[in-house]
Amino acid sequence: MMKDKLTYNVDEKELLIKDEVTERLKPMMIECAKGIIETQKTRENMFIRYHCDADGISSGLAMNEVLRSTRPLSRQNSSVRYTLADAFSDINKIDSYKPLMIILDFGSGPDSNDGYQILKSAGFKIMIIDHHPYDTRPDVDFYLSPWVLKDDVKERDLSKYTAGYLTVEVARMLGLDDAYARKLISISLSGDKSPLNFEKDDNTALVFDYMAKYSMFPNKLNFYAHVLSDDRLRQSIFMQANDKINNILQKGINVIKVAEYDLADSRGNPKSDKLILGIINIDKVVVKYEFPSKAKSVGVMFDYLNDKYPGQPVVMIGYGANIITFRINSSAFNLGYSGKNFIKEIKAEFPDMVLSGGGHDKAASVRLVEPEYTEVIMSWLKERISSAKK
Ligand SMILES: [Mn+2]
Repeated sequence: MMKDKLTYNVDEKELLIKDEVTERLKPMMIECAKGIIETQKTRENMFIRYHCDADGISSGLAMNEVLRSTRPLSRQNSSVRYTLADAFSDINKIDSYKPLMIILDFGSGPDSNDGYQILKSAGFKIMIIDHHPYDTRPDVDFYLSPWVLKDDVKERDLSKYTAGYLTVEVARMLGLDDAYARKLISISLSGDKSPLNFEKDDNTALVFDYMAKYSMFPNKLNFYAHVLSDDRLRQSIFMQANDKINNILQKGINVIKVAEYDLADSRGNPKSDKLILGIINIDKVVVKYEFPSKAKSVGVMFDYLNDKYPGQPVVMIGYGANIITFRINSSAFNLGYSGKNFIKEIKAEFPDMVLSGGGHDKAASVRLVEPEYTEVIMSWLKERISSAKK
């Protein structure tokens, strides 16, 4: 499938998804592709760090495939931060003059800066391909993110250009074949529930999310690639994962609380649609360390509400000890509801209670310092949402 040397047909490659945003990102994709070729020319090591979900894994697979001949190191990241501990451990693994760290589907937040600083001091160049919104653009050598276009394009749902999609386009410029590229994009879009108009592969996305949860095995990317090519094994993993999802759904239906709120238009007249607010104590349904995770389980209940109230605006909040997770559908997002903004408000209102938090407009989580804070913030949130005039 791959040539020995990375190909240099970077500039003339047509994108698989073409619109205003992707065309404007193309020069940045080319920068990344060229950066990788330059690194390879000087025979420097490359290190792939990818996020632990279907989107991150598709990103990792795309990059690993085109870099195969350079024997890149790779590691799955268990959070959206590139920590100082990550930096120490990665620096230890590499003995080369100017290695390239490729961060996929995470690492846009300021909580990764300490790690980057140490990496740079150790001689690393850093490339980030991500679609998480940021406040301050990370100071790295290569940065590919749809959010750099925030003030220049009309599109507001920039997170829908997933890391998997962006990475695949860069990998195609380096010779990734189109059939594999399409496959990886479809998994990535499904995994992150992107509304981009393209094929989707919900089943494999679930398989990767499931496997990522039990990821103590070595050579992860090779094993993910193997599962992708082995229909029987993949099907069997899918059946198991799907059973666990259904199990959570059944438990969740017994525990979820659903409220409907009237919405008013800009003149204050009531609209026919109502806002659907789902709230669930996720600790009542999730088994610790088991699949699905808290965040994923909130996603399951969110899908359930979207099926039950088709076309209506839905805000789903899952809470547990130390965590509050948001899911917002497109109609609610268009009304101005945003998980990212909820978290901003929580941080501003309760600065001492928040450990970390962030995410997308339609999916975001916040971690709290003490379990008792959850209740305080939940009642504030309910008040905030029920009294909001949109
Ligand atoms: Mn992602």
